[in-house]
This record gives sequence, C-alpha cells and structure tokens, in this order.
Amino acid sequence: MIRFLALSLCASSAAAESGLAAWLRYAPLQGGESYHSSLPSHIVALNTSSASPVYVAGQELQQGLQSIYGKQCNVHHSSNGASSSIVVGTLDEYTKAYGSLNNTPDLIEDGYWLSTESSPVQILGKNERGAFNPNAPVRWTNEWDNLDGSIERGFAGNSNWFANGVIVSNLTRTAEYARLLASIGINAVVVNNVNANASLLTPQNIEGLGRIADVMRPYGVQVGISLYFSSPISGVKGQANLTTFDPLDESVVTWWTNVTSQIYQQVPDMAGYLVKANSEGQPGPLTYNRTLAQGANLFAKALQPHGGIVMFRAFVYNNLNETDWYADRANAQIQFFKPLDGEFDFNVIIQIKYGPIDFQVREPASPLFANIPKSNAAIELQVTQEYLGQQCHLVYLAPLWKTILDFDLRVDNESSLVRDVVSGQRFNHSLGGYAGVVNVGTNDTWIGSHMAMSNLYAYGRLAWDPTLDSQYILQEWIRLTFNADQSVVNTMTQISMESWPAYENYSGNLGEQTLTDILYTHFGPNPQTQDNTVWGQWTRADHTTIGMDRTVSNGTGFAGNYPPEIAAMYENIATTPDNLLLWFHHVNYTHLLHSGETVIQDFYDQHYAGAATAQTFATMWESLKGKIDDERYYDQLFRQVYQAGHSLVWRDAISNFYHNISGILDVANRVGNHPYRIEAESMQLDGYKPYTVIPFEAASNYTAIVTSSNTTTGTAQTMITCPSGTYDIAVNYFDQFGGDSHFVVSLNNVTIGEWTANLKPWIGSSEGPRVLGHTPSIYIDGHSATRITFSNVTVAKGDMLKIVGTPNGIEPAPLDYVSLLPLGIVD
Ligand code: GCW
Repeated sequence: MIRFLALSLCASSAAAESGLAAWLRYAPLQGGESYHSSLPSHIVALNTSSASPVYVAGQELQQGLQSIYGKQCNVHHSSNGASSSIVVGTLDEYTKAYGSLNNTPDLIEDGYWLSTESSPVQILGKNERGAFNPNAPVRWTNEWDNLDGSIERGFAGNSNWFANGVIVSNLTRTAEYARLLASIGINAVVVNNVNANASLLTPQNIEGLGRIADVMRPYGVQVGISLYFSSPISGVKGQANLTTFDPLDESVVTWWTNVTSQIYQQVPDMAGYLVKANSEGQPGPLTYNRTLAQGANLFAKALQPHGGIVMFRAFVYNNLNETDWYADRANAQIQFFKPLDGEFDFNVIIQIKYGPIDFQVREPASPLFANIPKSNAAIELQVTQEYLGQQCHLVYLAPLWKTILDFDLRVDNESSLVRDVVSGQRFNHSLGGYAGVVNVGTNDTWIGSHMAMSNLYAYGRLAWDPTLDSQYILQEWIRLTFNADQSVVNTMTQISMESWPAYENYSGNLGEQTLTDILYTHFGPNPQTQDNTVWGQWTRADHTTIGMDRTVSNGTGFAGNYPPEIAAMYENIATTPDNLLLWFHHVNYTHLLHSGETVIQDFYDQHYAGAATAQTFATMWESLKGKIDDERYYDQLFRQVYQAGHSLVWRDAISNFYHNISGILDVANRVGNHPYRIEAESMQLDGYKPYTVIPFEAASNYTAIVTSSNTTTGTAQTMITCPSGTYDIAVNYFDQFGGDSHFVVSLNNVTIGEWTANLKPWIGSSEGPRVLGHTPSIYIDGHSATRITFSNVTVAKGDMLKIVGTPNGIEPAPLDYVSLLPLGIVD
C-alpha cells in the first residue's frame, strides 16, 4: 500500500539529500495546496493492531499527504462516516465496516485493489500486505550478511543487523529497509549469507531474529534465514551437538525439527530457509551419499507444520579439469537437478541463478528453468553488482534481467518464457518467484551509490510485474528519487539505458563473460584468470582461437540442455546471436560475425566504443548541476568521473591482452598506439624505478613506476614536446589498499594539481559517501588502476612536466602514464 503513495508524488529539487530516503522521500510538490480541496480529508485505516501493515499504511498516507501536499489528515481506525476519506484495509474488514462492494475484485494473496473514483477512496488488500496482484508469490531479497558484521560482495559498509556474532540492538535501519522493500512489493528478506554460519542458531540469535521480524512485520516483510547444512555437528551453543548431519538420520531430523520450532516460537511468521549445499565448500547431503532432494526435504518437512518454504539453490558445481575439452561447469546444474525433478517436497523451490555460470555481464538463460517442470522454481538475480562494477560503475540492470525473464525456452515447442516458469504459470505450480541478492549496508545510499538504487527498485517492480518495461520502471524511479524535471528524467534515462551495453562492451563482449579477475576481487580486468583454473569460467583463448565449444556435436554438449528449438539455435554457429557467440562456440579470432566484422576486430571496436560511451556519462551528468540537490549531484559526478577513467583501464587491458595473445593488429591502429601518452617509465626518474605490472595488460606498455623505497619521495619529469596550447592532462596511477600516496603535478614548477590516492573502500567503516565501495586490491593491477584529469591546462612546448610522488603505507606512489590530450580527445 505504500506503493500507492510512492506513485502519486512528484518531487521538487533543491534540498540536500543523503539517499537514505531513496524513492520514498515524499518531497513537497510545488503548489501542493491547490490540490487540497480534491484530496480526502480523513484516513481510515482498518487495522487489527498497531503492528499491522494496515496501520503503517495509514501512517504513510498521513505522512505522504502532509509532506507532498501539505495537507493534514487525521487517521481513524473505524468507519467515521465521513465521505471525504481514504479507506485502507483488507477486503474483509472493509466489508464489515462499509458493507459489501458491488464489483469485488478477484484478488490473490498479497493482491490489492485501488479505487480513486469511489467515495470513499478505497485501497483494499486481500491480506494486510496487499497491492495489485503480484505475478509470483515469492519476492524475496537475499542479503549476504555475515554474523561478524561484514557483507560478502557488499559495497556499502557493514551489516545493518549483525555485529560481532550477534544481532544488534538498534534495528532502526532494518525497519527503514523493510519500509523501502514494502513499497516495491518485496515480501521477505533472508538476513544472513548463503555461505552460512551455524551460530545463527544460538538461542540468543534466534531471539534476535524475533526482534528483526518484529520491526519488519508492520511493513508486511517477513524474515528468512540461510542455514549451514552441518549445523547439527557444529557445536552450536545452546543446541544439542550430534556426530552426524546425515539428512536421513533420525537424530538429525529431530535436531532440525526442534530448532525450527524454536525459531517459529520467536518468529511465528518466518518465511522459510535458504540453503546452499555442496557448493563452494558448503557442506551438504552428498557427504552421506544422499541426494540434494533428500537434503532439501529435510528442511521442507521441518517447515511444513509452520507453513514455511525452502529455497534450495541450484548453484552447485564441482571443480573441473580444464584439459578435458568436454568438461563444463554450465552443465552442473542440469546434472545435479534434472534427475531429481519430482523428488522435491511441495514447499521446496529451486532457486536458479539467471545464467548457468555466475551473474556474468551476459549469459544465456539457465536451461534448468526448462528441465525441472515438476519442481517449483525461482530466479536469482543479483542487485549488488559483484561482476558489474561493484556500484563504482553505473550499470542499470533491468535490461539485462529482461533478456532472461522474457526469454522463451520453447519447452514442448510451446511458449515458455522464463518469467512464466518462475511465476508457476507455465508448469502449474502455486509456488515460485524471485530472489534478489541485494547486500545493503550501513551507508546512507544503502547499496553504495545513489544511481545503483534504481536496480533495487527495478528488482522489486519486476518481481511484482515482470512484463514492465525497463525504461518505464527507471523513469518512475527517477521521478520519485530525484524529480520530474524533463531534462533530469531524460539525462538519467539516457545514461542508465546506455550503461549495461557500455559495460558489456568494455568488460567482455560476444558472450565472453565479464573478463574480470575471478580469483581476487571480481572488480577490474584480468582475463587470464578465467582460464587455467578449476573454476570452469573458461574462455579457452589461445594464440589463434577463443570461446567455449558447448555444442553437442563437438563440445561440452551444454547447448543440448535446452529444449529442441533453442538447442538447435545455439548448436549452429549461423543461428547463434553474436552476443553469445563465444559462450557457445570456439572460433578463430578471424571468424566473421553476423555483423561482418572479425571476432578480434569486434573485440577492439566494442571495447573502444564502450569506454567512449562511458566518457559521455560524466559530461551528461554535469548538465544536471542545479537541477538536483548538490549532495547527490557531486557524489554521482565523482563516480562518473571514476567510471570514465576505469573504463579506459578496462578497454586497454582487454584490447592489449587479446592483441598480445593473437598478434592481430587493430585495423584502426588504436590498440598499443597512444600518441598522446607519456609513459612514466620513459620519463627522467629520480627516486622512482620501473615496475613490471602483473597482469601485464593492466598498465600501459606493461610497465609502471614505483618509488625506490616506501619512505622516500620520487620524481618523474620530462620536457613537453607537443605544440603549445590548451590540453587536458590525465594521469593514470594506482590506488592500492593499504596506503595513501600523495602526488603533485607541476609545469615548470608551478603546481597544476595534487591529490592523495585514497579512493578508500568501505572496510569496516561508515565513512562519508564519497568513497568507492568496490573490493579493494593491495596490488598494482587492474583493480587499483585509476585516472585523474586536470582540464584546460595551458601548456607550452619546452615546459618541464614533473610529478612528485610521496609513498605511504604499502603504496609506493605508483604511476603509469600521463596523457596530454588536445581538447575533445580521450586516450
Ligand atoms: O558468485 C559467487 C560469489 C560468492 C557467492 C557465490 C554464491 C555467497 O563470488 O561470493 O557466495 O557466488 O552465489 O553462492
């Protein structure tokens, strides 16, 4: 019901904003008084108690009308006979108070009815959480919060609900989060990491879960938890300790039955359990030669008396041997789960990541959606941008998600959209839905940047109605979160809608996955980490060829996991779309795409195009000065400038890597050819020495410079040989975690700029917002590589350009190159 208000407001700009209110700002509408006479004067909230979502909806209506329109309304809790009212309540309560309605809407669980034409205005729910009928019953977030307060793949500070192994006493932010989630139709939050910890189940923590549930309940948002499969042998304080966690062992069944009852005593409406078993080191039933279904059903049975459900993750795979041409991690889910279809209890939902690997910048839809028709299914989306720039690159994700949700798997040659599979509609299940990995932290922006919140908003909206258009959702969010000024809406729309294609273009196109460092931070470029590992995210790139052969005829057979029509499309190189070519086929770098370009040239072209687009985001953002509040304007500008610089790091790293391995020249002669750059190692060095960067492609000319020691200053200088004129001077340097080096750039000893390399990450702090939240790197590499630009500098031929670097901590003031860019040129 909070959605109703959210949608009815259009904000004005001006006031400074931290981001905490997200899209529920209820910003005053200019001329709001002129609407007073047409607005209701009373609010009737037909709640059963003050902990009821209906009560909260009444309060929100009051607050919203006051804040947006300046109209003060009283809230009554029974029919007061006044005609000028808004009534909010369940359909049942409404009927009791006002008599039955003529055209009673046919509402399903969580559905609502909104009539502004009636008097009184009606907002009526099937249950106390109601809003228009949702597409799927399960609309959860997953939060990867650890009990120590850290958050796995969280980029916005520490946990709002855990610290030092226990649940914190102040749950104010938890309530605020529930309010946001309620407004976009989310109905449960799994509060702890899927890489779970048995000590969540101590009596003290179970009591804490009760407190979390209490603060979220008034918003209609339930609590769920992730379980550690071997908890019965983990010595959980306050629980019996067993010698086995075999899911078929009676003592284990009893153990989980008891723990589940204890939890329901504290959280009578607990949503259910989320389980990651036999995956990435997590224990599971396979230890005892039991199936994953037997493991899932252990929890399902414990939950059945209480009405809870088990979200059982399909993200299960083993380490693989890359020398085996036929090995393929993408096949794992099918191998594990397809044979078990029909063996899961009715209250188990198989939670399937959108693609067969792991939240990459582009993947085909997981074929598992087509292969377990007898099981309930949910799609797992990642709101936190683990592989997509970690909230330091703007990437609006709804268009990516839509490629999957709208994909037609053609099961039995009939329409089988992924969204219809997970809603339960396609295979006639009453359970199914959505899990979104969000990872909000203590930062005021919730997930690490203001603009990234469009992804949380879009996640909720799509889980409610996956047929909505990405741009439509985005613009709704912009108007609520910023304002309705047409130029604000247009500019933010353009940046956001171009952001995923741009990111894909500079981080790994043609279905090559995000070519990040999969062994370390998952942030910056490092393509070679994909191969020569047991993790199976292989690209199989060598000197002449690239791509995973996933065909049935000659490869891993993965394409054959799809129903025939789709399998045939992907099996055949001629019918595989270019954007998934290297996902399905192993080809020569000179293979011609449908576009007519060679694979390698397309790689170069798209990486250049993507980075070029990212440059425009910062410029476009600058046009918003004065049109939105300064606080958010400057914070996002800082991020767009960072993204512009880091997109060049990506572009160069990927282009250099494939140029190096293939030996094939860029026909446009850009790769490895940088006429505006002065390599730091070619400058005159004093107290600085050359440093060979690993991976090589993360530095221009493979080389950076570092100070001779970590306590002595270094100087790099060179005489300018380019024509006199006005230039933008860009300096590429490395900002490692563990030190804040200082740099001064001067021309003829006149300082043109200085800065400290302290784009600090969030490690255990809640520092101010102008901080990059990505996982930090202690190395000189593609994660720490960054750029600063000084614009419009007057330079004369013969000037002495000097950079003085002062190291700090482990950081030896590392420098890569300086670009002297004639205005309008970026390199
Ligand atoms: O993508 C990987 C992440 C892990 C995560 C795992 C999963 C919670 O890198 O951090 O673990 O997926 O989804 O289980």
